Amino acid sequence: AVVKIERALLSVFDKTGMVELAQALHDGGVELVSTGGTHKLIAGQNIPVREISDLTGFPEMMDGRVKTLHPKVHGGLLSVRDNPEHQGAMTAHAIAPIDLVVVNLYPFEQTIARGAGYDETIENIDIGGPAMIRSAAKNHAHVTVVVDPDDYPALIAAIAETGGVPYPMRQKLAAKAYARTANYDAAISNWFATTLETPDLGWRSFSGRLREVMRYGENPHQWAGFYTTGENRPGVATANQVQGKTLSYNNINDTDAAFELVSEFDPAATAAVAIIKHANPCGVALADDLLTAYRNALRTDPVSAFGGIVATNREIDAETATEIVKVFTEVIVAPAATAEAIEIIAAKKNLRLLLTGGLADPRAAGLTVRSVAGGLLVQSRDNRSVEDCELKVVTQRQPTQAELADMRLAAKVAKHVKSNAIIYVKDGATVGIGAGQMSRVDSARVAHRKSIDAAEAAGLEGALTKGSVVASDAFFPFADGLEALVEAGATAVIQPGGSIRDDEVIAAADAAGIAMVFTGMRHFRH
Ligand code: 93A
Repeated sequence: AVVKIERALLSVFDKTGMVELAQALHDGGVELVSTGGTHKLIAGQNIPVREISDLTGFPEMMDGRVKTLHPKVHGGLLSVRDNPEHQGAMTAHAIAPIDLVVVNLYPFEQTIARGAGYDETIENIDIGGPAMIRSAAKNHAHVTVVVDPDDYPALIAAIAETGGVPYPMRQKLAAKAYARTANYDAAISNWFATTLETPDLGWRSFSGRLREVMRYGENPHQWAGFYTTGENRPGVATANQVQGKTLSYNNINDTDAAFELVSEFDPAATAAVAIIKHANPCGVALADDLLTAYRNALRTDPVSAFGGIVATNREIDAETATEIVKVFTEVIVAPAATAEAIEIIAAKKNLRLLLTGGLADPRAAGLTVRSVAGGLLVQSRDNRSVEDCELKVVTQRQPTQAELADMRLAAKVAKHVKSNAIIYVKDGATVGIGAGQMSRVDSARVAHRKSIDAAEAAGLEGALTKGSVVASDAFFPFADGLEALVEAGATAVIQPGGSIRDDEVIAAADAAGIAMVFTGMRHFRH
């Protein structure tokens, strides 16, 4: 059933496409009614349009806080057209039907993104707009609601063809309208949760906006979509894809892990490179220059790096780009890249290049969300690191300065590795990473064994882990885990401590003559 559109209410903050729409509606014989700024724009183009105050009989008042909140508006939107009682009320109170509402809201999300103050933020909470959207959407059996300028062309086409909008389209537009108001209120709720002096995370809504439906999810038989939450900070969700194939679900997940990891390292102090596979690093290195950092990161596990994701904390230069493209790589993510580097990467058509314009803030507050059957698990981000810890040496042997620097790197990497995580580091680069094992001893051994292969690939004897330091994401429940590290050739260990058998573990370290440091901070990642 097409409902002929005779009267439209236009009230938009974002005026994109409004003149064209108003003209098309007017040409189609639709009466236009509009609020202050929108009215001014349309009337300025000599398109006939009524003022909202003319319809309500009330002036827009209180700085515009009350302009459309009136029974003549909401009655016109909500009345059921074939309900005699509703029709009686409309006649009795001289309410005219409104068949189309075009609204977009005060830019609350943009206002908080640019860091506006409290009062200005509050003023940007739109009340009348969402009210109209929700009224019109509820009554989509009779009324059309449009909240996005992208939908104007289809609206114009439908009206040109039939004089109205077909029901399935009205229904879809209503669904989109509620998604928009839900999203809007979630943004307000989230802002409150982070702005209150004593944040109460219990009162907080989540919402995302579907940016893209992906070809599939983690596996080809799974549906997947990429939702953005509107947080405007550097990261994978706000990155600019310069080239390459469309990002898959797994690409986005892995790229995010890579980028969050390199963001731990201040680019003014050091270049950092991380190579990621299946959300776990298979190589991380720091150096004075990016090229050396990349080479050293790659050395950890060159076999796994095939088809991996490379993240850097500095602008990619031509030399580093040349080296990266030698290995089959799925994604490169970086704050920036030189024109020359972009050109070098362009030779690999499929290789995705994402430029973020900056680094993620590892200290930023925020939430992580995952689903469980029938619910969501929500926690604050793990936004702390070894830098926040007072390190306590618990062994007879003190670590050297060089060992301490490597321990800090290992501890930061451990935070980004699936538990149980064991990270061997030597001279500013990982030399063995044990991830995702159910036993800590196995993580220690897996990394050691892999480092023997890596040494062979690099034309070296023995294991890369010889003479390295080690970080563990959590304490050692027994001495056997520590003994496995000693076997691999470790000289110093950094771990949270806190096991009831810490004494046994410390004794094993002393017996082996290695240094051990407690951080007091666990970094599980499941
Ligand atoms: O301050 S409001 O919440 N009170 C209202 O009654 C109202 N009606 C529409 N904001 C209201 N609007 C919003 O004004 C619309 O959602 C739109 O974003 C904006 C359009 O104002 P103008 O046409 O004056 O530019």
